[in-house]
Amino acid sequence: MHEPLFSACIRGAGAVLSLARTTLDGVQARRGKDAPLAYPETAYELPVAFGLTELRVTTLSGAGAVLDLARTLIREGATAENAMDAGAATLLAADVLGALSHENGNPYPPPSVGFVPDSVLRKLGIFMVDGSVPGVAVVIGNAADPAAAAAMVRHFQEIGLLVFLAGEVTGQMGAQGVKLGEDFKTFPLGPLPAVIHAVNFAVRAGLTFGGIGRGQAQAMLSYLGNRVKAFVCALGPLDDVALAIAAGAMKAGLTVLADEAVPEIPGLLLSRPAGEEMALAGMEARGIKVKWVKLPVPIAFGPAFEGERIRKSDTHVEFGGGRSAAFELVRMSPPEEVRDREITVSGTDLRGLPKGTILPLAIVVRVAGSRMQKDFESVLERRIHRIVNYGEGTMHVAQRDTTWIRISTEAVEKGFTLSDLGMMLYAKLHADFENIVDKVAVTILTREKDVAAGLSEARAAYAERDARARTLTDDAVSEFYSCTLCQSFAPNHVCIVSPERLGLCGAINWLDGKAGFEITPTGPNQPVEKGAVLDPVKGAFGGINDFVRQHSRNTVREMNLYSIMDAPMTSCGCFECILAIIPEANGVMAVNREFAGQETPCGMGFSTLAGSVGGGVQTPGFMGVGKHYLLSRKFLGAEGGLARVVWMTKEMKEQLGPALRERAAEIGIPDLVDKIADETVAVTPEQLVSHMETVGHPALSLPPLL
Ligand code: SF4
Ligand code: NI
Ligand code: CU1
Repeated sequence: MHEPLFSACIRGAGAVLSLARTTLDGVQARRGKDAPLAYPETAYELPVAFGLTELRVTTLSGAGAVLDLARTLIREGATAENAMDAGAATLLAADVLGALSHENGNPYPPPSVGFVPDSVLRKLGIFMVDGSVPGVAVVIGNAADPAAAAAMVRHFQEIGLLVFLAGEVTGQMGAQGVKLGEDFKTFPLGPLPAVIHAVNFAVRAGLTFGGIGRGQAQAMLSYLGNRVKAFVCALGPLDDVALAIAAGAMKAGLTVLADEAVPEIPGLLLSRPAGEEMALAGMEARGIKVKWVKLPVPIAFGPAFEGERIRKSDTHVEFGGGRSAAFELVRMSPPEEVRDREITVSGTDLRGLPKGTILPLAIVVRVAGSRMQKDFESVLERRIHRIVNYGEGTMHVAQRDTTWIRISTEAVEKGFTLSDLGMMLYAKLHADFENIVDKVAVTILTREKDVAAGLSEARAAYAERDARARTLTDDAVSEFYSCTLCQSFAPNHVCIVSPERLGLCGAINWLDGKAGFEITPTGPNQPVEKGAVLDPVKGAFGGINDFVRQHSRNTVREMNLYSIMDAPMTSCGCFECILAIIPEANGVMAVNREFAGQETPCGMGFSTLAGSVGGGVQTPGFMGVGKHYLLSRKFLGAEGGLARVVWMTKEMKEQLGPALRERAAEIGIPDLVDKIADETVAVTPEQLVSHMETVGHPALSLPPLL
């Protein structure tokens, strides 16, 4: 009974292939066969060909070779195997078409985004491993009932799935008021063929995080099948081409759910009505677990809204951010002093306030729990940022007494109040820190005098905490923490997180590791005894080496915590910035993930560099790190520390701010930041060296790196 389906897939593959061939011929006639062909901002050429074949595609004739290969995968005979191979051929051909269409950047009108660059993939990597993005939903086609489809997509957003849209459904979701774009982790790709950008995104996840090299087709297919928790929702009638694409998805082990009648293939092709039933079936088939409970608040709440920005014109009420006094504080209290679920709002609430109101604000969260520790106050307090941002229509910036919160008019119109804000904090702190907190109570104050009174208590608490943090150094503690969260993507990668070196994603510091261990004692954060100090300058420790060796499955024999040249830490892929040596300058450059330029003194931009750092392997001379590691006293101790930094993007200098100057002053080179070149000063090694000679950069007199 599947024969007609298989034949349709094979016909569809043929159609996509001939379209790709004709299009390629046309472009070749215009530009010549040696003209370059590439997607914008990726280190992986045409990713599908990169991941599944050994062909190197940099020119139009290279793309021709991909189509030749795809042709051999299309065979007559309506069997399952032939249909799946035709699916693979479709993906190869569609990626060629996709790249051809990006000759002048994104070919589609906004909001469609076309190809999603590597930098976005990397940014999302950390969310995929920490569970806030539990999976990926690809929604394609033309919804018969756009409202039902919109409800389904909103549900995906609330539970945090990454969503890709292609086909008419893209416009339908926009018209239904579904929020789209990177900020909402929902990518409107374009018309149906643009679905290939969801595929090449998934393939790049394997190349970026999975340590899979060029042409390792079997490894790639099993990565897609086992680690990328994705499913496809196909809405409306499926023509041959849509079926051929679906066959490609199935070849990669993904589940396809159609809302039309299709002959089912267990685990791979299912027929379900669009909406809740389809969503549940997709998540079940891919093993996506969501422990999300719906909160009793009138706005949507979930990771999809984390990146949402609220503009001034959409703001109804605003707190802090220099406009009024505001602070937030988490305090550990004795159990008898905390009444669980007590949410107190004292002072003006939001209802009935005129647009543009500015109010003072105090958020005080009291927690109690048998495994709670005073040190965890800051860990929970930092989480307030994320929780408030999870609300649709609530935005949070900064922290402590610099906090800045905006509430949108849309949210206030839906009836959102400050007790709802308290409920969000109560429920999510409980969920995220289960095992640590048994009771959570939230007090929110908006009276000037109450806030002023609380502020002095809060500042005393911050000062006490900072004093304690200064005593937490790598030398002072006997245990570091591991983080192996990223092993779900990079199976051999281990981060060692010490008080003076945070995880390379920038999201996990030593206290987070400690709290993570308390929350899930068998989880990704384990205490690691430093053991014998083998070399204090390089950061070589017996206990760390043993742990890393074992947990990297013997692929990393030893690892020095403070060196980039000698057995450096591995990188998974979600690093905030990359350090790379510039031999000519006897120094190291630092480039952040957001930097889009291609010109740096090492000859590579971020995405190209990132392509060669990652996958859980050691690459001496190159290393992904968290930005704040640059401010650490243990930064590259083996190579001379901060004085080794010869080039840094302007943006990074700004992000690190005054702390970078303070650190430079601490090592006795107060004007170091001005001596470090950036992209406005030097983009070649020659320019860099001549700048260094002019300003007298200290790296020139450090021992040779190589
Ligand atoms: Fe991944 Fe390392 Fe961050 Fe853990 S600390 S989430 S392993 S990058
Ligand atoms: Ni059958
Ligand atoms: Cu990572």
